[in-house]
Amino acid sequence: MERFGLVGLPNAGKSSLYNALTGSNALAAPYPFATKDPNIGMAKVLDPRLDALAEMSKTQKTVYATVEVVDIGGLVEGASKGEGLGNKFLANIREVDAIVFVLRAFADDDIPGPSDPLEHLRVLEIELALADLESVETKINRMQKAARMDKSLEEELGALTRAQENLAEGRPLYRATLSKDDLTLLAPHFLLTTRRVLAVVNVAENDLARIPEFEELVRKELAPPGSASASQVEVLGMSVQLEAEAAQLDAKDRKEMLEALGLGEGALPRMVRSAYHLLGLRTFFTTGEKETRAWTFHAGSKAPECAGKIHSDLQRGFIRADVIMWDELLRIGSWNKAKDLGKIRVEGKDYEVVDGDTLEIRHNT
Ligand SMILES: Nc1nc2c(ncn2[C@@H]2O[C@H](COP(=O)(O)OP(=O)(O)O)[C@@H](O)[C@H]2O)c(=O)[nH]1
Ligand SMILES: [Mg+2]
Repeated sequence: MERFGLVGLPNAGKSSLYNALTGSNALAAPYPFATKDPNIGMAKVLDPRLDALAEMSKTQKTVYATVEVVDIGGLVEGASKGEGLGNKFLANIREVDAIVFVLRAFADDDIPGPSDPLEHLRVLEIELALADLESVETKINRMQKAARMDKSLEEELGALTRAQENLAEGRPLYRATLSKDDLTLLAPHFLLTTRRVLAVVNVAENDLARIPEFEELVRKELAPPGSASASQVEVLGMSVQLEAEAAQLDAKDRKEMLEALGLGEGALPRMVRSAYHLLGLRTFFTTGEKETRAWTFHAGSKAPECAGKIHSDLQRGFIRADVIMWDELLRIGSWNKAKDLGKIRVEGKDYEVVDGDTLEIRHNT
């Protein structure tokens, strides 16, 4: 299961966003360290394609893909030096696949803290870079002696040293131009800033029109086109407050509220999809009268591996996959009709499944 960690300064809106994503009721309150221990919950990956297939199949049960979301409290300026809850948040960040920065852009006199998202970003990046710098320096010190005896460690030491140079300037590694080889050598070290980052800019509820402006502001700073971070980072603006209120409603009222505000399907589905995309995750579907379901797989996976997501027996006894792209199936209207029309492809064990494929696995078990 993939895990996203919400990281930000106090009162940026992390716990509110967590509640909106997971349908939980974690304490969201305007005082620091309201969140001491991390809240962990599951978020549904809402997907209109899945809804459409479920409707087509008149399915009894619709199962969405899920991701784990962690609301990580305790990051303040100086945290890497022991301020606030100190380094406690670091251990929690190490366990996530993608970091979600929550950057506050709303002003509210009753809620302490800066409302400049770039100020939030600056503090977060420095604290994470300093934390990585400390781990890298410890590792370099330990490795230097060993590398004198064992030349095979030299490359790794080189990668750590190049990481150190960047971090010492306060530059997170997702912004650094490190080679692919360096990144591979750094991977086992579980650094914080080698992870993918999604920045959520939390805009005031009466400032929705300025969302694109705020996104642009943060993108220009964090991931300008052509920079190293451009492919590692995404930026998304939303009013966390409104999204959280909408999330409390049932599907029909939610749709009405979001549409009345001109927010379309809302920002949460887009947020989860962006994080999916950053992590190289893709979705395939299975559909029938009993169940219509979205399954998560890594880009580049072959059909048997995807079959294994459904059940290990299907991978072991894999014979072939019957495949059709979700929208073509929807246009035709049913699996049987698609079959009669010869639109279902038969694919073997070397087939690379693509996002949106609808599958039926043939197997002998
Ligand atoms: N006005 C306004 N208040 C917000 C918004 N988002 C969160 N808040 C409030 O800010 C306070 C802190 O939010 P919380 O989610 O606990 O932030 P955290 O410290 O990052 O977990 C709470 O009182 C929220 O209700 C927003 O978009 N607008
Ligand atoms: Mg909180």
